[in-house]
Amino acid sequence: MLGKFFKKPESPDSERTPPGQYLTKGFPVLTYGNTPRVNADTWQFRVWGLAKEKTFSWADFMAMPQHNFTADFHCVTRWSKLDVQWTGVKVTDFMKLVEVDPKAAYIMEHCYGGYTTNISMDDFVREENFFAHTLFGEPLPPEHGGPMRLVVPHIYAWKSAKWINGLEFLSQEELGFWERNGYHRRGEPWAEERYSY
Ligand SMILES: Nc1nc2c(c(=O)[nH]1)N[C@H]1C(S)=C(S)[C@@H](COP(=O)(O)O)O[C@H]1N2
Ligand SMILES: [Mo]
Repeated sequence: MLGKFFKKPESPDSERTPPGQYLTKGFPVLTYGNTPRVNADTWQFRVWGLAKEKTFSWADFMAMPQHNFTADFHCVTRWSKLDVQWTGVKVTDFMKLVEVDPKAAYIMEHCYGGYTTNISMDDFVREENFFAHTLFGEPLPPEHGGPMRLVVPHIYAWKSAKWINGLEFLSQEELGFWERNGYHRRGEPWAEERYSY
């Protein structure tokens, strides 16, 4: 695995690289199954469950405040990429438009293609989390989740759902695709919360 593409982090990057991770300069694609092809003009995003049901269009997202983000990206399969540059919408801005039931404590992220992943409200509603439609100044490529993905920098990247199209608000924690298949329910990289066994 080490060699041309992956290297052991050297200072000062080592302080920013969680234990057991290796740095990559490229940006590997990690997808279970096929890459869904979704156009921005037909893309829709729905919230339901313990939130007032509502569907957002691409135009709705473009009308929200847009920000640039620089964030590190950590995959549980041990590669990390530092300083990824994105553009998109803060989760905290989006959530101002959602009427959430106070009993909602967990979320299931849903995607085109059927992928799911669970996250707690506390891990989701954070200033540094965002929906991304642009990667290094270019429209987010389909293989990286375009037209829109979630990015949750403080958790392993399997929670950063590609082709995201909905949030289901829940009172109890339910497990998403990888979490049902042995990944940790939370996945905090600095604590190496990789697997549940
Ligand atoms: N819909 C969907 N989202 C997904 C995945 C997936 O297979 N399907 N893979 C996850 C995993 S394991 C990782 S590491 C990141 C990889 O993102 P990238 O392919 O842009 O590097 O996306 C996450 N989001
Ligand atoms: Mo991953």
